[in-house]
This record gives sequence, C-alpha cells and structure tokens, in this order.
Amino acid sequence: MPVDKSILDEARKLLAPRIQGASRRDFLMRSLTLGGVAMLSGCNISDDQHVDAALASISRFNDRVQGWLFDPKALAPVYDESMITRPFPFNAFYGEDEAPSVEQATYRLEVTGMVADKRSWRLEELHAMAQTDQITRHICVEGWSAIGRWGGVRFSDFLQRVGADTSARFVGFKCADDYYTSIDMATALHPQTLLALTYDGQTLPRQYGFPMKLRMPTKLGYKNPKHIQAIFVTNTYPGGYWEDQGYNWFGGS
Ligand SMILES: Nc1nc2c(c(=O)[nH]1)N[C@H]1C(S)=C(S)[C@@H](COP(=O)(O)O)O[C@H]1N2
Ligand SMILES: [Mo]
Repeated sequence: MPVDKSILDEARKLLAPRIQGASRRDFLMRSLTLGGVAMLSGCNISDDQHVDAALASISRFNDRVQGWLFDPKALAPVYDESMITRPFPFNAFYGEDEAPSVEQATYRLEVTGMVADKRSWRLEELHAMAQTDQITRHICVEGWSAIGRWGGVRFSDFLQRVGADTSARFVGFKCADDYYTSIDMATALHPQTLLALTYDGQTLPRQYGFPMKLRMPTKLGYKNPKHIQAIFVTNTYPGGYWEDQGYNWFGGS
C-alpha cells in the first residue's frame, strides 16, 4: 500500500529523538520503509508483537505531539474554481457500486455523548442552518490528491447548536457503511471543518457520502467520514476503521 512520502518523512522526524541505541533505531527505521510503514498503512510487516507495540506507542506519541502542534487558526489552502479535479476520485474500503444508499425521508442524524441536546436531526434542519462553501484539496495516503468544492454547515456552529461540551477530547462518527472515525476537539472547532451537504453546488452524491460527510482540509482523506449517521462527543478514545489497523490517529496538520 503506497504511503505519501511526506508522511513517512514526518514519521521519521518525530521518531528520531525518541529512539536510543543505533541498532534499535536502524531496525525501526528499516521497518518504517518496508511495505509502506506499518503504523501508517495498517499493513502487517512483522508478526513480532514487540515491534507492533513499539510502533503503536510511537504513533500515540505522535498524536499527542501533533495535537500540541496543531494551530487552531492556521488555514489550509483554498483554490480557484478552475482547479477543481473532474471527475473527483472515489475511494472507500469497497468499490464505488457498493456505496450505501441512504433514504432522505427516513434519515435521522443521531447526536449523543457530551452534548446538552441529544435529539436526532432531519436533513432539512441542517439545510436550514447557515451554509458556507470552500474549495480545498483532499489528500489520500494511497497516493492521490484532488481538489473539490464542498458546502454545508460549519461544524463549530453545529457543535454549538447542540450544546457540545467543547472541553471534551474527541468527536466520534459512525457511518452507514460501517466505517467509523474520530477527531480531536481542536480540529472539530477549526473554521474550515464543515458538515458537508453538497459537492460542487449539488446535493452530495451517493458515492461521495450522501447524506453528509465531515470535510476537513487539515486532515488526510481517511479522517473525513462519509455517510455519517451518528456523531458523539466523548473523552473515551473512539479510534477508527483504519486507525484501529495502524493508521496514525491524528492524521493531519
Ligand atoms: N463512510 C466512509 N467514509 C470514508 C471512507 C469509507 O470507506 N467509508 N474512506 C475514506 C478514505 S480512505 C478516503 S480517501 C475518502 C474518499 O472520499 P471520496 O470518495 O469523496 O474521494 O473517504 C474517507 N471516508
Ligand atoms: Mo484515503
């Protein structure tokens, strides 16, 4: 599984000061280049449980460092309309034909955990909130990136509306296709984090995440959940579909 070179470099930089002793360092460095980084790709390069544990703890260490380094005001680049990638690529853990079809009429967004207002939302209610749109770049660790235009509700507005406890650590997402992921609260509140309802001015198409996806230009593709069915605010680490297989949890800048 190919991994973005910059992610690999980043991983090495964060790793270097932590490892003592040349042979251990060489070993870990070598394992980081094999088959596209066990801790980032989820590919099993060794069945040595100690290696896995070491890599997992380094990845968790990276999550903390990245959390400290995250600048809540720094904005990801935005692009001109002429730079939009057409057609926009599809990706999921299955083929495009298998993307779930969610029924608008019966759809309800579940909101639970550390929020004052736990009622479910209908799509119309989300469309009734202030809408914004942005043209940003989506970067997938499988080795592609593409520019797209997403519109919807600023996620910080939504969190405020449901009375989320913004001192909580995580926001978790459950999707209609059994995908799940979670993000840090600082990113949830970032001004470019959108609860996206549209793509390129149209209703979000089925394969790109209907009825809604969370769009974060500050995070890698796998952190952007499509087909969201439930959102929860929590202090208990929720993990994620790829994260639980070794992808770095923070997954962004
Ligand atoms: N529900 C769901 N969301 C998902 C995924 C998925 O398989 N299921 N894949 C993730 C990955 S790895 C990528 S790169 C993007 C792809 O989004 P796109 O199809 O809009 O390009 O969705 C992310 N969100
Ligand atoms: Mo991805």
